[in-house]
Amino acid sequence: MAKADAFIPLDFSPLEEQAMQQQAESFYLQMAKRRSVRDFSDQPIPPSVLEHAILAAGSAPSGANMQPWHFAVVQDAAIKQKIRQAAEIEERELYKHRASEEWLDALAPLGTDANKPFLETAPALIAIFLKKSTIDEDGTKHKNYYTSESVGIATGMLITALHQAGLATLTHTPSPMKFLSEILERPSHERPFLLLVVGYPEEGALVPDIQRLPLEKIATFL
Ligand code: IYR
Repeated sequence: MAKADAFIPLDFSPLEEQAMQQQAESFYLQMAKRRSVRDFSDQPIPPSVLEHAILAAGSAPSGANMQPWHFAVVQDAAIKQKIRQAAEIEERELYKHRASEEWLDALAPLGTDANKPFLETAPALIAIFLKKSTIDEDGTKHKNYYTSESVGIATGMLITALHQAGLATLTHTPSPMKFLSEILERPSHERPFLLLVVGYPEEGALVPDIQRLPLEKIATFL
């Protein structure tokens, strides 16, 4: 049982109804402009932006507050090159052998292939790791809960934070991603969850002409 003295007052500022409506709409309009980008420029990211975006992601709710995530930020050209080489090996397998016809058909509108130059061009790659367990300072290993849900939420918050800070991202999931643990020297109780490519879009970058589903297709109000 949590002790009462382990509780503190909630820091919560209610908004006026009109401000709520305005914020909700303007945030939606800003988020609607987020697109997955595959053509990145090599323009560097200003200091502290990635750090604050990761702190925002780290504020995500998590099972029993275990915070079962690790963010490995790669800006080093040699490490990016290693990641690109390893990812392209897996992607070539995927496009040549592993993916079904149905999968390849679903990917066709995105115009993707096994070439991933953005893994080297973009200024930063953030490899997100999911921690099935955590090893405390004193060496005790404890189990984490609802890890996929927790890391999925934190990743969504990271993408949102980077978008509102004026950066473009690509959620990249080469499969299998074991090579990320090796290249980034992460321990075996962490598994690679997703690779986020971060930077500025190349000038004149194009994105596929695809649409989001309307509200009535994604929600029911009961
Ligand atoms: N990982 C591959 C294939 C791919 C799969 C899905 I599902 C996508 O939404 C996009 C791509 C690639 O990155 O090309």
